[in-house]
Amino acid sequence: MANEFPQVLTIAGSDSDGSAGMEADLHTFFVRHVYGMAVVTACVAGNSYGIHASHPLPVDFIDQEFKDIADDFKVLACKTGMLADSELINCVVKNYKKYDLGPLVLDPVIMTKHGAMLLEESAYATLRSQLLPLATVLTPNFFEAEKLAEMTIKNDADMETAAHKLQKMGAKNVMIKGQHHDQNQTEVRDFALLESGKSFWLSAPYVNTEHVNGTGDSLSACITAEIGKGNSIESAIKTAKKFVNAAIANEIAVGHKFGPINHWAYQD
Ligand code: PXL
Repeated sequence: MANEFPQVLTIAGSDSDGSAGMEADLHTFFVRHVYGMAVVTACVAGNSYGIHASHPLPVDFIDQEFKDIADDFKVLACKTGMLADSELINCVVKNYKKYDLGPLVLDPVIMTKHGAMLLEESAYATLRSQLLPLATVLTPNFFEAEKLAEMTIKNDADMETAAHKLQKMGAKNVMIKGQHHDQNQTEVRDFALLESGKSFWLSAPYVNTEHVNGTGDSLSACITAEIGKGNSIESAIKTAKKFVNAAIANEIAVGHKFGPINHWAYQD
């Protein structure tokens, strides 16, 4: 009887305004009908105007969070979000190797949309060499893909090259999220490269809104939820794109500035 309902895990920072990080992941898990758990890595104080303070949690406490979850639950898939620094990345790598936590969706959270740094620059190399090779799915945005692949991305061909580079570095499947900073653009295009070598572009209409906090977190959380339910990586990626697009297109009035997305919007 115990442990039959699909259970998934986020390993992420908490964002006090509920729009991003662990809170966005748990909203996503809930509406995608999986039971969500959280290993909290850091706490961020912020609201829709921005982030105002941030603290990583002690690694021995994080070890205990992992142990308590592994001792009792059957985690079918997990994801990472904010990992703050090298010590924390190494702690997550150690625990992921120690316990059976299912496929790993790695969202390499480096910086918020509004410029706050969530990963120390000195930790990029640790992320690249220690965590990236464990990733079942890697979901960088445009900026993170440039940083991790150590190249500039100017066009579609560069995006495809970056995805292949990241796959060579060890990530089995890669989804690079396209840019959405130009108010005149009509679509947002993401590129996915699967373990089989199959690749495809995903397109969704560009929505001009300030309510896009937690978009990347929710996308990777939705992929995690779909994998946890036993769906293929390809269908998980496609569902997540539709889920996030509906969540952006159907704004909810929460906060005065950069608000959350609408996790209730997508119906399938
Ligand atoms: O959306 C990126 C993100 C991830 N994790 C935490 C955050 C944010 C953005 O604010 O606060 C904890």
